[in-house]
Amino acid sequence: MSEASETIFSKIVRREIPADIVYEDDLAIAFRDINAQAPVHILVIPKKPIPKLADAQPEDQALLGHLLLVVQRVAAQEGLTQGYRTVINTGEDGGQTVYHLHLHILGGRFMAWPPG
Ligand code: DGP
Repeated sequence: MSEASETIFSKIVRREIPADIVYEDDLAIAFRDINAQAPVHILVIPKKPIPKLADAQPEDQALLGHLLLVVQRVAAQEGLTQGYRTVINTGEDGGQTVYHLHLHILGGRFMAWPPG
């Protein structure tokens, strides 16, 4: 998959393609993963198209922290009181397929360890 910064997630941010959006603020948006791997599977993304975690810069520090607080908020909104897993796939070995930074929230079932 290419690392062009314009991805399908930018189109979701701009409402050019539909998504089941569960949260939005000035900096971030969260929507249900189209290929859910758990009863709850949501992606939290920055509106700024950072391709992958390895590309984030020191000036993104506050944004990265904000994304974690959005994860916390969305998980609470989804009723994930038993816990949840947060995953950031980075690059080829990380299994990343969409090159717009995103945090997976997986919940609603027990998450095995180690992951595949
Ligand atoms: P990753 O492997 O970490 O890059 O995960 C990308 C995720 O994005 C994958 O779980 C499927 C999801 N996805 C890909 N295209 C779309 C889409 O058009 N809409 C939604 N809602 N999710 C998508």
